[in-house]
Amino acid sequence: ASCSYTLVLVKPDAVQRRLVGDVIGRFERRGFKLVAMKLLQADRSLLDRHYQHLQQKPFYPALLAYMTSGPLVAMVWEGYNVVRSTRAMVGDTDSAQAAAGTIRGDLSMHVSRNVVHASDSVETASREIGFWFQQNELVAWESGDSQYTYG
Ligand code: YYY
Ligand code: MG
Repeated sequence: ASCSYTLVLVKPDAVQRRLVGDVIGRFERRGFKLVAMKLLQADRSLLDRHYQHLQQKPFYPALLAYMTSGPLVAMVWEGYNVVRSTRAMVGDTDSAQAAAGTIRGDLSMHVSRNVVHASDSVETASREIGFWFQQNELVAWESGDSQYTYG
């Protein structure tokens, strides 16, 4: 558990379903700090890098079609234990198995339309942030509530 950064993508299904605000609101209310955000249409080369480890999977062509089907929102969140906490908030990869109270468990039903991505380790996060953001797009700022959100 250390203070670090994680990449969150609000996937194209969630943008189409007007769920962007709900997803952002959950990370804001938890107390994490938003340090970068943009809406973009991802292309194949970016997704090939992001999903490098999945390129041989049978579902990869469908995943690529889904992820390029419309705009998505890419964000970087910072905070204590943010990678692990964010994964817990996102829930099981398969939305059908995801617990109620998680983003996937509350907002989706099927693994192929599971609303969000979140990095799965500190190492992965730093690599993934590099795929989606330039260094100068990460904003360093002091949040005024830190004495109330941290002991
Ligand atoms: O990290 P996470 O998104 O929870 O799962 P991954 O195992 O990294 O898979 C990435 C992505 O691939 C998943 O969010 C949906 C899609 N996918 C799928 O469409 N069908 C599967 N059987 C497994 C994963
Ligand atoms: Mg993953």
